[in-house]
Amino acid sequence: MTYKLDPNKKIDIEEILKDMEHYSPRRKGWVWREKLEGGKIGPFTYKNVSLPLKNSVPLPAAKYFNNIDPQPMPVITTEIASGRFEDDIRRMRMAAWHGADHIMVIRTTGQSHIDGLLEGTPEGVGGVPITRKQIRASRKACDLIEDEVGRKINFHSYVSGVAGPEVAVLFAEEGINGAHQDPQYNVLYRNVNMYRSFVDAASAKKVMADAEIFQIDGAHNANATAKEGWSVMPELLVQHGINCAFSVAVGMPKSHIGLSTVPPCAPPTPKLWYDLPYAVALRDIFSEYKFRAQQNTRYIEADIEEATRTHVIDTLISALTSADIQSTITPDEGRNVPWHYNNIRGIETAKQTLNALDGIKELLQIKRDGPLGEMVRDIKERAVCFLEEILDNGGYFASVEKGFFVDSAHYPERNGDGIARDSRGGVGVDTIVKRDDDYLAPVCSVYGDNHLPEGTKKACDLIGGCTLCKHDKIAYIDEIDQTDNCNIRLQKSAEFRKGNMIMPETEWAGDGTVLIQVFIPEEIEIAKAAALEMAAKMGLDTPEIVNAQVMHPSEGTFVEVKGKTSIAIDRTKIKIPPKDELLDEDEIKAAVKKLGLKVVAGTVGEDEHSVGIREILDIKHGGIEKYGVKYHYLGTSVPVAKMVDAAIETGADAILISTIISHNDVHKKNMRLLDEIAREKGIRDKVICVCGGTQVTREIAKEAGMDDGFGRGTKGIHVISSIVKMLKARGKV
Ligand code: Z98
Repeated sequence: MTYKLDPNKKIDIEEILKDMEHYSPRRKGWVWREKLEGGKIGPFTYKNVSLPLKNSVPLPAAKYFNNIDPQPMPVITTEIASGRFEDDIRRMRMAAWHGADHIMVIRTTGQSHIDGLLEGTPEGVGGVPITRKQIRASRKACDLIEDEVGRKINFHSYVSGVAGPEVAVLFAEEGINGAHQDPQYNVLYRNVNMYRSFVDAASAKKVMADAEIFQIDGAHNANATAKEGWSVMPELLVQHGINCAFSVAVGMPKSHIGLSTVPPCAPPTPKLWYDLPYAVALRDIFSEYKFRAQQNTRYIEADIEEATRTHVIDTLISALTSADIQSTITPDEGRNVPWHYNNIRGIETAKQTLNALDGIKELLQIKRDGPLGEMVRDIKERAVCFLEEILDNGGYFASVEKGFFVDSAHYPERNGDGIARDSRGGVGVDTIVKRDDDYLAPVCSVYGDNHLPEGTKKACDLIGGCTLCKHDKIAYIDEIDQTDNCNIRLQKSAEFRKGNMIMPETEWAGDGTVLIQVFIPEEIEIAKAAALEMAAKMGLDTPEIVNAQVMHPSEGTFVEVKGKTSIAIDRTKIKIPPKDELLDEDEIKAAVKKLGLKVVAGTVGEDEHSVGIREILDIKHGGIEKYGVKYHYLGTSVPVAKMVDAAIETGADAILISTIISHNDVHKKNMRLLDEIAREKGIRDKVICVCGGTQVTREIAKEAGMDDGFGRGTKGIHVISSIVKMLKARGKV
């Protein structure tokens, strides 16, 4: 493939879809991050940091630290479920730039029940239909993205359901790097016949093991499903144990077995008293295995920040118990299928938290000789008793029949609400066929006895190579459904991806989805109804409340409404204001020196926020003092008239006022007042008046009579460069 990504250009999906039948994966198997020896990044030394990216978007606060973007050691996962792989691909690229290197693509609803492979690129619901074309295109895109960011990306989906082994072969052929596989998942949550599920799992796991696909289990689903997730901790250990033992027995190396660990609790509970002993018990028992830590989706409500806060605490537990992969749930999962920017928020939460907690285990120790140690022992003992009871009961299958699993009581108690399955029922019952005594499969990666003719070196030599070894033997099917495929969708979205039209987007190119946030000073039911009406009047189609939070039962409610707009903007007609060119520092210094430039400064009105103006003045953070300006700082809440008097007394060239408070437009009033008083006192044409503050813009300031205005992110250089420019224009320099 000659096509390469250019960071300044959008990814070209049509380009990726070219010549798909000849694409073969350039590598197979899972990859971990590589440690940065010495851990030096900028002026900081990290204990546990991986190699930096070639291209990335650092955390917002990085601008204060020379834009460093340390990449923690754990792999970071993002889960994508848009339903259209062509849009997933663009999201993968954004995710990789923010630090994700494990891209999990959720499957369309119900794919577990389809007894075979799908082809083409139909649209999915809550995920994409996993097909050869979809994963091939996505893996091909991952190749390009990993070249762009300079780090390998693991692409992942699910090997579950009644087509598990077929999907495993497909994944092995197409270079998929990770997959969920746990026969218990099929039995408990998808009602696949229990014998069929385990027979399939043996085949699927063998194929995955040979292709070095990393496996994640499904134990966490029990605490997302049980009525009281925090009670089922002993069972979670049992489920992890069964899948680990079974996987090892069929030939999976421990290095490729990952436990899906999910903290069972969330605040307002005293979370650490449940989640920490659970994680520590797991780490003790499964020390030879990898951990994929995931946030508990069970508790995600509609408030994005609440989900994010819990995610941070979850990640603290991950750091304390050395999780190898930190999964991220999008914080909006409780209200939408994940949106582009919420995938990124989840990734940033993990990266930011892991950056902050770097080396935590060298600073803090898990205290075992106290309640924690006792709780850890208690969980382990209960898990062992659970296993013994399974044995006494006649084994795993008999226990599932009796509803041992996902019972919400704290074991050994039972509530009788577990998921019971009939061993003679379920999807795919009675479909297991005993192999003939001389069974022979002329392909690689076969589980069980394969009766190869004597002298055969490799099974597939018998047929001149199998599809796992010879990629060109794969029969590639492009599309089957002529009405539901990516070509049709891509044509429709072309003007938004490649043309000049710009449309807001959350999941799919041109979807027009927007979110509005309003505070309504009413009780919740009135507030919701009012917000919906307002959204409709703003022109949003199908407005829907996605979050309503009571600020006070009668004072008001915060409401978030999503809806669709049909407004599209023509890129060619957009006017971008010219960027301010800053004067050269030496030129500024020379002008300041020549004039002996003096200013007076202060916060005006009743405004005590002095940090911003001090940063503009003081030499410490590059304020105007650095350029030789003499300033006279009058302090906070200075009456405007006093500022003008001080300018007259000191012969100042400029008056710098600062105002953060903006309610009732007090910032604009103070600017106007400064202009008026300076005029009254006859100095307006001799003195430059500028104003700064978080709510101030150049336009607002000029409208209110100032010569210039400065908002967020302003530094001393911006202010002094502007003043010197104005003085030059007035012929003073
Ligand atoms: C996660 N966000 O784990 P279908 N197999 C296993 C699973 O855990 C899951 C599936 C298959 C969670 C997603 N897990 C929950 C072991 C799902 C899904 O196609 O939906 O049946 O498979 O990352």
